[in-house]
Amino acid sequence: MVVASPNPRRAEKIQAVELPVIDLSPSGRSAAPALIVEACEKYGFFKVINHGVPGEVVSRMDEASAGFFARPDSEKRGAGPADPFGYGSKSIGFNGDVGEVEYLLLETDPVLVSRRSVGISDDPNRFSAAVNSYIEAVRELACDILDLMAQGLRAPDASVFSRLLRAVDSDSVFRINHYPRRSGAVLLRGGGGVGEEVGFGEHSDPQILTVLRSNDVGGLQISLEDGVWTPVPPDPAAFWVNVGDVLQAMTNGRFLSVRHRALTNPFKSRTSMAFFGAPPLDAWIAPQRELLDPRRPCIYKPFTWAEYKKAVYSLRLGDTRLDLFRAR
Ligand code: GA4
Repeated sequence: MVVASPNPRRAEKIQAVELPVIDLSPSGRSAAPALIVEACEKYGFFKVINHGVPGEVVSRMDEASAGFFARPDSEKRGAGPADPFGYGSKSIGFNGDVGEVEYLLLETDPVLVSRRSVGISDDPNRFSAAVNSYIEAVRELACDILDLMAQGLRAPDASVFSRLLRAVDSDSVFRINHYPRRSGAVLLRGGGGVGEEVGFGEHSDPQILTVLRSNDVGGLQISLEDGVWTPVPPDPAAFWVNVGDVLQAMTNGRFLSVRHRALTNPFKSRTSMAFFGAPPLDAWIAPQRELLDPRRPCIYKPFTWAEYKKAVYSLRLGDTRLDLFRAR
């Protein structure tokens, strides 16, 4: 199906693909390392089921986020502007990117979450307890997945990736997005009849690994080639995982930092929450020597996460920042 593009000059194709599913239950685990590596090489994206995150942790988080977004605009604005942390509406980052989305961007340090919750909720203790236990659980899941990846790659250091997320000064962040239902005049006029608008434009995530969950409303799409979009079916019981730029650099381009975007739904509002697992600011990011294929020289120069983050925030959402760090 060809639909009009948010960039009206570029025609787009929607292509359904069966995306990889990784089962983390005791019976599925032995196959997981190889399957995760395959998924990261092919798509940089996969779904995780039987993940072990307790249902009540998820439902308390859903309740906290629904409670916040249901507040009057004037009260939500009190938790903003996003600098980058706090409440933001329509404006994404600092360089003019916009989308049909409102969000909360939060630090992952529990003390900072507690402090920030005062401006977010009338019951800040309840809100921060929900957020902090959710973050703790998804960080654990992210580390579990990173260890399976290291195992699948036969890395001599079994916690080469997860160590960066477990560090006390890890720069991980947590985002809750709310896409109000909206019919998109732009796309409707284009003849696709889809009625969607761009909620969060095309980009890759800068960090190591993103662990994402949404309500039962679709809208997320990944791009496997330029202009071709694969819809990601919603599944509130599962988590979707995507490879970030740093993991692409650490695997010397073997894993793909997947480009993705979120469209709004004309009939239902969509909520998604993403944990972005990041290294500490002073961590050096370089391809792991043991993972290098002698026939494939280093693609990227080593950089610190602080340097990379500076580049991220100086560019637009859709820019390919890793290109700035190419070895030649
Ligand atoms: C995309 C991934 C995460 O949501 C995020 C975003 C960040 C922000 O909203 O502040 C950025 C975006 C994200 C990449 C480019 C820059 C920075 C907005 C933007 C235009 C929190 C992140 O780390 O990078």
